[in-house]
Amino acid sequence: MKFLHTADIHLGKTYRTSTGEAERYEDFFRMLGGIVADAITEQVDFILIAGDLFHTGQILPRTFARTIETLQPLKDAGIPCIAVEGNHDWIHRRDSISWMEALSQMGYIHLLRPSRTETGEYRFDPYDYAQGIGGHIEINGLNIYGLGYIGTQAGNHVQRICEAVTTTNNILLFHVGVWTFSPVEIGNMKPEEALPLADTFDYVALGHGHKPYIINEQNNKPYAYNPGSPECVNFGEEKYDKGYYLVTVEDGRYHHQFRPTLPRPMMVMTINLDGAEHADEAMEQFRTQLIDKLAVLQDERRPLLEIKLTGRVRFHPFELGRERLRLVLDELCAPLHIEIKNHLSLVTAASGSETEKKSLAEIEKDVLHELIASRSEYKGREDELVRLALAIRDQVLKGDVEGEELLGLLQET
Ligand SMILES: [Mn+2]
Repeated sequence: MKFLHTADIHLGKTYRTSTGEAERYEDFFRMLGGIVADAITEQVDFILIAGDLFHTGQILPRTFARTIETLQPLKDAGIPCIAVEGNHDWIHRRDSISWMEALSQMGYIHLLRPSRTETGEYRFDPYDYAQGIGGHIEINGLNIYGLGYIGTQAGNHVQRICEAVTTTNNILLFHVGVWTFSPVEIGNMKPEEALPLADTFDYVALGHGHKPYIINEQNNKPYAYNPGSPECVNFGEEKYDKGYYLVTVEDGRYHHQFRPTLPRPMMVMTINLDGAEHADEAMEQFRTQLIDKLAVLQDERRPLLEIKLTGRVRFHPFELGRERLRLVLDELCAPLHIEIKNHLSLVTAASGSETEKKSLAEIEKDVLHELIASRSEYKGREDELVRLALAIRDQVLKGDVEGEELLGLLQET
């Protein structure tokens, strides 16, 4: 038996504000298409997708159409694709349409979702091929159970989950992180909470955190595997290994192999312009440092860049506008998408002694702080609310979050 385990594909993600929008949109389909091709070449018995096939619950019709096209070769080859819903496929879903259910009813995936009894116990009903839904599917003697994202209390559910399983040779698909292996802060359980899963399941196929990790039992035998996202979804992920697991099962023993994928190049860099007297000089420094940092790029594809400008300069930081920087960037590496964080501060010569003016980021914070503090009901929470306001601003600028997700951020506080 052989299977492929992937997760967090995030189809439908793009940067709405970027000119490279269409190309970036294709990245995620190309990545899934490559994985599908590998699965066929390797003649796996099935594929597992441990959540977040889609970037949002409400996808565009063309995203659905492209997903079907991408999964078609798998369906034609008769390789079952077993999936669960992640937080991105699931949260804030308020109307009756679920794209994951639709895919399942059309036979492109087999969506697993448990049901709950009135007293809160889990029930994994056998997969119903006609309805396209169930909690448990059997393939050549392996019993695959599916749990999507069940929220932040996942750790408290482990015992009830295990109690609902009466078979042997079990695999569990579970969209949850395990702290501190997982790089995300929400939706994790503790290692000691997860550990009892090892008694019931031989292979726990995780998803959620976009960084790969494997968790061992006390005897150092691995039991839970998180492949991470095969593409770089957000800035920060350029540091992680990217790939999926190809797993063979022999006499009940699992052998995993991490198969690297090739995500679009993503770079986060800090460029220090300290001491620049005027904008032209700063631009020269910018160019020189950029050339240096771009030298490590080995991929032909247009990169995704996040650039932070730091240092104390003697001209107004506004002079290094986005358009001006963009010209140099386009000439040197034609990035598909850039995010620029201007943290430059202005030094002026006032009455003989030098005073450093606050950076734009600091001024912004001060203004927000003042505005928030002027409402008495917010007193004592100013710092927290300033951080929230800035986080929401950043998300909006990135342009890939739904309004409802932003509302969710507000409701959490
Ligand atoms: Mn994800």
